[in-house]
Amino acid sequence: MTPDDRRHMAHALGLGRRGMGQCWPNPAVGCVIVRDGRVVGRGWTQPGGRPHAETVALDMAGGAARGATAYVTLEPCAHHGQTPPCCAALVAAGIARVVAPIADSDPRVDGQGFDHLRKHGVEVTTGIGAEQALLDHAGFFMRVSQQRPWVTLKLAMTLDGRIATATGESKWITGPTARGAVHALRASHDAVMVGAGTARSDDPQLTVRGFGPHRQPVRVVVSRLIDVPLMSQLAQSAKDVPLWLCHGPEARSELRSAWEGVGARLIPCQITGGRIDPRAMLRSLGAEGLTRVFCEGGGQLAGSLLMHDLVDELHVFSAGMALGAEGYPGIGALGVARLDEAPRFQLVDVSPAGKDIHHVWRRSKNG
Ligand code: AOF
Ligand code: ZN
Repeated sequence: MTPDDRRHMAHALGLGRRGMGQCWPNPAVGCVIVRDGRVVGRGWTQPGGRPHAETVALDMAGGAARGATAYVTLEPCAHHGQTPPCCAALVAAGIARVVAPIADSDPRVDGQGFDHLRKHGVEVTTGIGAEQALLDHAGFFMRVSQQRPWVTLKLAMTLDGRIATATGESKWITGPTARGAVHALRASHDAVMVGAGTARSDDPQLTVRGFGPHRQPVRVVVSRLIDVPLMSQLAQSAKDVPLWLCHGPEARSELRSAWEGVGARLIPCQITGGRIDPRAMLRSLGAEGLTRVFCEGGGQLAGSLLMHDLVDELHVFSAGMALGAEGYPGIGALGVARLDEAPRFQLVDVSPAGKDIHHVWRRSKNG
């Protein structure tokens, strides 16, 4: 392992992240091919998940790949899909060494990519950049191990955790810089999710704006009865940008057909305690291929996800404003009676976002 290895792996990890939110159900992998200290090929998983990163980088490198080192952010695949496996493509191109941080837990790969490479005389180095790679591929791994996507929850709130006044006024609590950061977060997720209350009160578009041409995240609305107006911006744009409705069995059939008519996709969900069961709902979204879901509220959905320990990362934007106890809380009831029942998170990052503060928290490893 050399300092160059770390540098090239950091480069590959950065390239891989370009595919985040774009290539589900596949992981967003990056690849850099280096020969005699010079980068001769670069690639990342393409929109929709194909071609894979290695294919793109090998195509760019051409004959220069012979004897070169390939830095890949995940074990190269070993299965025959629409194209031959990447491990075979790397061998065929004459790659001498593969540096990859971690194995691919997809049962079709799971060490067989590394085995194939070693068997064909390719030197394999693992471990470099593993911490970052585990994080970047966390959604993909979570879907493989728990059949659900990684969940990021966004809360844009006042200092005292409110998201609207008692009369429902909510625009705007945080400033334009924070809103820009939210668009960047949307862009790095496969789907953006809100509850019916937010869909009704804000009439949001939930699209990524300001990033040029972009594969839009799926918009997911969680609504037991599908009680969102058909005149909403979400309904009106459902033919252009995917809109999925997670609903309960009691949603009226006329409503279901009307929403299908405007282009929405219906995801029937199980009800527990009178509400959509969030764990079962996420499993259904995982089954549809989503690996990273960005939840933007409202309070009830945020509370339900937190209560069921389904929030993996929290992005809180706090504004220098207070609305008091009569304001509408960003997190609904959690049923917490004792401190040791409260969901806890570890601080990952704090930064200013214009006049607001952006703080990032991740699920506490100690539970
Ligand atoms: C790689 N490089 O860039 C990606 C990989 O459905 P397929 O045939 O496209 O294969 C998807 C699987 O390939 C996916 O589940 C994961 O194991 C791996 N993804 N592998 O070598 C890549 N995206
Ligand atoms: Zn592959």
